[in-house]
Amino acid sequence: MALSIFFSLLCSISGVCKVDPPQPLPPVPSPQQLRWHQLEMGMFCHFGINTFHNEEWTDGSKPPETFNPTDFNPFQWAEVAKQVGMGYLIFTVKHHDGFVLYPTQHTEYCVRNSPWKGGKGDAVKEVSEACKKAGVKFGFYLSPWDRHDHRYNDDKAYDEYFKSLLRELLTNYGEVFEVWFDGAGTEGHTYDWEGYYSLIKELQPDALIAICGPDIRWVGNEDGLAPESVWYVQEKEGKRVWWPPECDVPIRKGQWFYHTDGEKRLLSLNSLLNIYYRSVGRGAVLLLNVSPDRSGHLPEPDVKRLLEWRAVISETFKDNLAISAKWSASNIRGNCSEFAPDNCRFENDGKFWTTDDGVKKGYIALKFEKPIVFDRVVIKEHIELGQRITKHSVWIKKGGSWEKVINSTTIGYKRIHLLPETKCKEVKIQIDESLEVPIIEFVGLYLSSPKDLKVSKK
Ligand code: FUL
Repeated sequence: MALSIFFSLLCSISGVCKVDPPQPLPPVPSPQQLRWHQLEMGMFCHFGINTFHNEEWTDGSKPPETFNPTDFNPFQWAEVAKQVGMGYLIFTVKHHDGFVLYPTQHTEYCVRNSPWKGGKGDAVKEVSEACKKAGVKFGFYLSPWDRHDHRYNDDKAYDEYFKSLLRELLTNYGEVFEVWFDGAGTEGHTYDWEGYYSLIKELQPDALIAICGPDIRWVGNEDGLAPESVWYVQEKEGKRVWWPPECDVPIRKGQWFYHTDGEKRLLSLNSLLNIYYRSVGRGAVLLLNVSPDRSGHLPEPDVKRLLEWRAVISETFKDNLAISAKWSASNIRGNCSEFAPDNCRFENDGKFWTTDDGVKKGYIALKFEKPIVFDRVVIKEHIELGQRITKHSVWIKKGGSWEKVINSTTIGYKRIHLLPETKCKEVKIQIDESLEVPIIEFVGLYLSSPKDLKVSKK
């Protein structure tokens, strides 16, 4: 204690901070996991033989001749992904039907035997190159469950086949950001998961392995919704590990693949906004599926909806009102400006607010010269050093006394609160419970676009 007072004095006199940042609270994210959190959203593209049969799951018997996109254009997918702020794209290389979308050496049930580009096409090559060109990270979905391949009945032979596919995919198409192993249909079958993982780690050590994999977990529903509290740290085989959730959902209700009559299922703008706030806004990552049609393009109405959605989100979060506030805090680590609350003004600058060791509760207060009107609060934890906060609240000063307007739990990479339009001159972000000293890297207050979701006053 005496030492920390000494350092505080030293800091305020010399202006140089002599206090170290808090120790990490393990487990912490790997650099690749952190990068994934920062991307916030990805685009899933289900495309394959099913696309040509109006079916979600064909049974492996559809002839390769039926796969024949007329104008395969993954650059359009990647461009749209980029435009709507999706940092990565996951492409279905082989779905449960077993049809492989590149000319593999290991099965005849693949694009080589389709009429597409005279059997010379390679969809994986085109998608990975399109992603690179658009500046979107490339990942692939490879279904373990296979309804076509006869080797599926022989665990060992199938593992070998599956690994041969992985080997090709991980050597021939440049950097792979995420490998998505679907759990559907796998019950009762034994796979050499460890063998798959070590092959991936050997060939592309930076690739994240999702769902049936150690790096990213499934959120548990296909509605794109995270629970109210999102914890990244999970217990796996007796070990606590960083295993954050990804929220996957198709933009056409219940349809991952394109269906000729599916347009009526296109989610409304409000549904998409709701998904955004309940996935990204709760600290998870959103993987939104947009399925290319039989030509090989993303359908126009879906693209239009995506752009509308993006425009609303961008408008809502364009102007951070908190920037103009006078910032203070209940406690500042070592009294150093390096850990002061106004470090939370800007996103992604590596700076944060934190407290002295042992101080696990506290607040950041924002005071404005003139009243502000807002209805969104954004808070970000500095997760490089671990997820810490279990309970937090938001307060406003009204008629001289503080009123609690939000009572909540975890924060994580990002938490967005929606509240009715609120006018006040003082706002407080309070940390009510934290596993270790809280570390906040960003606080933002916004007034939402007129087209965004509204919360009515009680
Ligand atoms: C599920 C699959 O059965 C669906 O067809 C789709 O691929 C979805 C992402 O995962 O488990």
